[in-house]
Amino acid sequence: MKILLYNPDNGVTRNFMPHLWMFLLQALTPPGHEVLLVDGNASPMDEAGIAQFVRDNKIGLVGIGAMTRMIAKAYRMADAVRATGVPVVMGGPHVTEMADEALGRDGGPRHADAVALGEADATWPRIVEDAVRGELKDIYSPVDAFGQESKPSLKEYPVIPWDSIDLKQFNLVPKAATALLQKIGTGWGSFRIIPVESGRGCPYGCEFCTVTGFFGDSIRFRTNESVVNELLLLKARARSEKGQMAVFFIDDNFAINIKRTKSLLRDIIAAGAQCHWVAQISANLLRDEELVDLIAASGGKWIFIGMESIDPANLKDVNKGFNKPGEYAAVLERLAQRNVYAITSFIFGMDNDTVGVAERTLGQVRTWPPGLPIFGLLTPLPATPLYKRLEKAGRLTRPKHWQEFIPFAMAHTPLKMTIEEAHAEVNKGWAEAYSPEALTAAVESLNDQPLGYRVNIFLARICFRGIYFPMMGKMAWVKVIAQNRRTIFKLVREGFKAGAWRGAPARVPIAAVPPVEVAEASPQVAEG
Ligand code: B12
Ligand code: SF4
Repeated sequence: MKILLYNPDNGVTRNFMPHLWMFLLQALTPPGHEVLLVDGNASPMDEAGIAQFVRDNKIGLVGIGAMTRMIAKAYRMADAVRATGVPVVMGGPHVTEMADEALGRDGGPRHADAVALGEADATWPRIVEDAVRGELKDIYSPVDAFGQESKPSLKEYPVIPWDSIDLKQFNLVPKAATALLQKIGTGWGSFRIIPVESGRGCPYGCEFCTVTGFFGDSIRFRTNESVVNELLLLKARARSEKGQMAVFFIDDNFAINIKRTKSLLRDIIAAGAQCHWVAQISANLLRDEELVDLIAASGGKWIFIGMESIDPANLKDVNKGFNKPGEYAAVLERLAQRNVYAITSFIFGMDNDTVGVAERTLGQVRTWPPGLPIFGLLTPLPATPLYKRLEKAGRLTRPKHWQEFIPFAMAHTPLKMTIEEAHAEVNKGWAEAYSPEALTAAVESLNDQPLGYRVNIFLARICFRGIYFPMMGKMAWVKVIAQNRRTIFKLVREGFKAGAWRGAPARVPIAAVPPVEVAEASPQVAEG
């Protein structure tokens, strides 16, 4: 049977990186089937397009996965596929919480023939076999022989054949430049950011987050060997293509068990599997100097930190009191000293937020080493404790906000400002943090560093907006480039100077780190 796995864009914003679930399910598909992958973020498709694709390729089963913000598009695409007579199975965080909606049991139309609840590593092969027999069930739950919910241990992780998968759609180098860059041998014929997981689960239960409910609070890790082998495979692929790749460790808190993370990073270094990588780690775990040394030595470049707010009252409200705003600056300095920078994520519209929250936050951000600030609005995702609290209090203004996705629009009323004021705060956050002046300041703050670091921060900032902001058309890009022309010219001019690209050591020497014994997982704290 031919199977299509499809991940929709939401029609408004785009991700820069392929979704891991598609590659994972492809690797877990029983032999004898052909699995095609289409990610709408990389290969935009509409309803007519997917129906045509399904017919042209004689697809027998379509699997669709989606976050809440993509679900409206996912349902429309599922409807188009089902209209061709091909069954659709849906999975992922949204339909796990809202299976009745997908199956049309809530009074609305049916969009999926079957729904896979939770982690589908074990259920996917069953789904494929049932589809072959034409006996799809409505719901597939990950349960053991006794009917108890069971979670994959990750000790037996499938090998994702990164060396042979067709990754054309995920090349971030613009098509027009690819051929030229390959020809002149720059080593930049392709650039991909690849998602890799080293573990799953987070015990922290922040009020707005779906992770604890979805993956549970039992933390599970892959073996170091399996992660290292995956990195080696990815490196070999990039080398063979004369291209570049970076890894996004998508674990919710990559350092949730510090001892184990250190051991993994040491093994990466020992195997020569270092590559540029990004990961999510909570600020409190980055107090550990040795961990930060190992992050830098193994290729860590960007750490995503869910700071959420600089107001401890807000953090307490959303059950994230383990974040200590007083230590944010020190944590970021510790990273920057090793030339590792942070993606700092903030949420506005929290219950203690008042008008001016953006300026107060930006005031702090300006005193920190340069990074990539992100601003979002508190969003009640289905089945989260936040959703339940707001629903109970009658504060939801758009209880089914996902049915009509609007980027940067609240679905409930904050307590100390209006919805419009909260929207204005988020707009201000983005506009000021990514203004030409802010970009220039970020680049200039690294004037004592080699050019590569400055180019890195500049490009990262320019590109980052694209994930969260409505898709920027060609004209919008031209405008952004024109606005930043001075900084661009300066970087280009410097690029021609001798030695400009030469690497420099980190600002502090990285300690020689002795090997550590790996104990069994001892969960500490998590990030999201
Ligand atoms: C990586 C990541 C991103 C990446 C992009 C996604 C990507 N390209 O991978 C980035 C950093 C850009 C990102 C951004 C955002 N993200 Co995000 N992200 C994640 C993260 C950390 C990992 C995703 C992942 O690969 N997981 C590992 C895989 C194996 O798990 P999985 O995807 O759930 O798949 C399993 C099952 O769900 C199931 N399954 C999934 N799909 C399908 C389909 C079929 C057919 C079947 C059978 C099964 C199936 O099988 C898989 C194997 O078991 C998750 C948290 C998490 N741990 O999952 C959040 C998460 C998905 N993100 C979330 C959110 C909210 C966002 C943002 C909206 C945040 C914001 N406020 O800006 C943005 C949206 C950006 C955009 N433009 O759309 C939420 C989504 C919740 C929800 N109900 O929708 C999550 C769950 C985190 C959270 N805090 O709650 N994210
Ligand atoms: S620490 Fe991060 S992943 Fe864990 S519950 Fe909180 S936001 Fe979610």
